[in-house]
Amino acid sequence: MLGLGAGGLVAAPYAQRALENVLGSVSDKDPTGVTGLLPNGGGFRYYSVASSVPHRNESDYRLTVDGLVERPRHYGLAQLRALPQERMVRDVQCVTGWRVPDTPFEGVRLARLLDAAGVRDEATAVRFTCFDGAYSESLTLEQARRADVLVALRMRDEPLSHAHGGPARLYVAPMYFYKSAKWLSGITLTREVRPGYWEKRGYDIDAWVGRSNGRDDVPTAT
Ligand SMILES: Nc1nc2c(c(=O)[nH]1)N[C@H]1C(S)=C(S)[C@@H](COP(=O)(O)O)O[C@H]1N2
Ligand SMILES: [Mo]
Repeated sequence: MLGLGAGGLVAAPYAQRALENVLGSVSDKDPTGVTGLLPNGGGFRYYSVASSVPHRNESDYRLTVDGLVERPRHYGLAQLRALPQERMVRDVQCVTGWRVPDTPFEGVRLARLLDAAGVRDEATAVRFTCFDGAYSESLTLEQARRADVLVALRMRDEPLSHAHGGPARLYVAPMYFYKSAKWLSGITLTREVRPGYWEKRGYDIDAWVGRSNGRDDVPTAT
């Protein structure tokens, strides 16, 4: 049932129709999979490797920080919003080629959540899991501590929509967009990098824009 597209969505045809129904008229198809491009989507394609994703809101969204930490934490949306928010405007680059210029993201620095949990010495990497039940991602601890890596609550100066991974997604500014895991629910400190969903399917683990995956795109961050 799952095929392998280049960073795209792959699912059964019924899932494609369901997605199109949700997103409205679809004006483009990604050659690598089943995607929807909204007429007013600003150039974004909506990707999900899961055929349906539950909605989480104020009352039932939880983000867990656990693994090799001194103090495992659970955050609700209000708690995340109460922390200092960073806003960044960078281009978004998908490894399949599409790019969206100057896209604002806003949220909590991942480094802040790591510090609050107290990362233990044995940890060298971070694993990210999602409430779609399917996707995962990874970063080294050094990458995860960068100032341009956020748990984003807002995109394009609006609350993150469900289609874009709301209510919270990872945002890794300097890397291809597959790193920016949508519907983020878990942050786990690990002894070693555990390759994420697309990384197990051949994409580079260190996904720097312009310096990985055999591509030479202009970097999205320095
Ligand atoms: N949970 C989850 N996160 C995901 C994906 C996914 O399928 N599931 N796709 C990734 C890929 S390949 C891209 S290009 C972006 C797409 O984000 P968008 O749907 O907001 O455009 O999300 C990334 N994060
Ligand atoms: Mo992608």
